[in-house]
Amino acid sequence: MQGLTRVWKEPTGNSTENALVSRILTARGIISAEEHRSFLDPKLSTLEDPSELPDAEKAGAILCEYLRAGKKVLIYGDYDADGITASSVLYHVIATATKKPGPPIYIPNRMSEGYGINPEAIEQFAKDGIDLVISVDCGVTAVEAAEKANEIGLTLIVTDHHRPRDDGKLPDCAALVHPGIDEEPKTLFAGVGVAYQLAWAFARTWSGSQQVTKELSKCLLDMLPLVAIGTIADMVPLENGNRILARWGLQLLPSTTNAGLLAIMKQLDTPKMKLNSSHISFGIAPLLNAVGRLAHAAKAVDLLTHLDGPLAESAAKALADLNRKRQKVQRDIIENAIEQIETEKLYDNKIIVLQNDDWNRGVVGVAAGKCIETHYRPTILLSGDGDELVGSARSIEGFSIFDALSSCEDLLLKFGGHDMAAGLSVARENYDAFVSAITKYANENIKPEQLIKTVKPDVIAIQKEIKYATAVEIEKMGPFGIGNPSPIVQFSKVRVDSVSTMGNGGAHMSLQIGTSNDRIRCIWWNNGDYAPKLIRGMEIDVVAKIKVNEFRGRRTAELDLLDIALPSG
Ligand SMILES: [Mn+2]
Repeated sequence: MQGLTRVWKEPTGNSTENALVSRILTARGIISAEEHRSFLDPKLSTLEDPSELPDAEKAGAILCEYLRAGKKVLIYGDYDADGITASSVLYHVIATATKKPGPPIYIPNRMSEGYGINPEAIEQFAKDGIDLVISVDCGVTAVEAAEKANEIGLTLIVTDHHRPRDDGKLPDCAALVHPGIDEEPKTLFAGVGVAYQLAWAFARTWSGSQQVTKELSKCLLDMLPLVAIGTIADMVPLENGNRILARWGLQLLPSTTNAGLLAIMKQLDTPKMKLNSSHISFGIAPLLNAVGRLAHAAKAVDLLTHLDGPLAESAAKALADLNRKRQKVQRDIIENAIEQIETEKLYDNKIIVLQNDDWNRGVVGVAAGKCIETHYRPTILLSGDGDELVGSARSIEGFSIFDALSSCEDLLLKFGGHDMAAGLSVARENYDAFVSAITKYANENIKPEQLIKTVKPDVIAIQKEIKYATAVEIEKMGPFGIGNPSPIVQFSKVRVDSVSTMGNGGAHMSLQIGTSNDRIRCIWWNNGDYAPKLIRGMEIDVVAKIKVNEFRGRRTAELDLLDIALPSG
């Protein structure tokens, strides 16, 4: 079916029997009534035990032994929101156990050191008298750093969730805590989820019992908001253990006592009640990610681990300022790129590749993702650095950017990533050859229909089902994100009662469907231009998300439209 802006695929569920939420769950393969109950109300007690995560208990025991012996421990983190929260979680649990400030945390500089554990840093730690290094959210590829550690007698524990090296070599270290090494894991934890499981295993060994001490148990509970932030920020599938951690962390976030987190939420005006995953993915996570891109992530780690009072307030303000700067830099890149796409008619090709020495390489990835929203073509944006161009690629559904880059491997210096997103570097002298090679590959491998945006509704429904109670039930399916998208519902032949536009220059469409005594409000963001196509009394089909709207204390169900199909003929 053809809508005004997308092609509609057949809904997965096409019956209107049973309650709407149970139809959606069934359409998503969650079948039995018992499965429905436990999905809508995931219990913290059903989180998998750390004994199920390879090496978690072993790592917890080593950490315990070193701390008890008074040896020097260091946490080695990563500079994104996942790495920042993972470092902070481990810090707090160790601090609570030892009743002392937690261990030092080392975060590499994104620009000068890059991702992962570098052997030079390991050498420096040994000189500084560190006995044990625990990595979080990085290290599975650090084969050389592990060799260096062994050579100089430093103990290394790696906790990570990234893909091991293609040659299959793993770091030779005291323990390697990683959910995906041996077999298909139950939960694809983020770095922070892995750190949390290790922290839990450590707390048990420290307590000398499966039942951890009261202080540690409270601390582990207090860490859940940080775990939710890293998990949602890192875009791991919100299934199984990740769903439990994200759900509980979001629930506990408004009542957090972490001074840094409170200061960040104050800067962002995060509401005190009813938080959902978008408050993290569009608020807290970009703020934490910005600091590593434009300054140094250690600022965020300090804030989340030990700053308090006015120091926390001013540090949070500094992060919020950096975030605003990042937003501005990103907007400028996007504007600049889109202008170039339009003037040079780059959309005539099936892939868009652009390069500009002035672009900040820390934000080109996010900008590439935003460019896709306007032209819906795989997009590669590169910034310049001497003889080397460095950048990011983002793709559309059904086209593997990783395969595309692999096809021109001999023209690249480095590349890595997956189907939807990748990073790459190319020698300046090879740039033109690379652009023609990847353009040729894309033009040959992308079918025209892949360049049309589609929408796949979960189920069909009737207008009578759009009720406040239904909207509340749907909210219980959250947190939404990767692996658990917000449900999409298709409604056929609904009557247009009134239509208008709202926002700056009539940017958005506001629509009422139904009849005067049974009307539902619908909003179609950024599509005010289509308002003149709708006439009162017309019967249209819509695909939408059902949302709770709160206005002056009154809560109603409302639709966020994704597309409209006009009556045919
Ligand atoms: Mn991560």
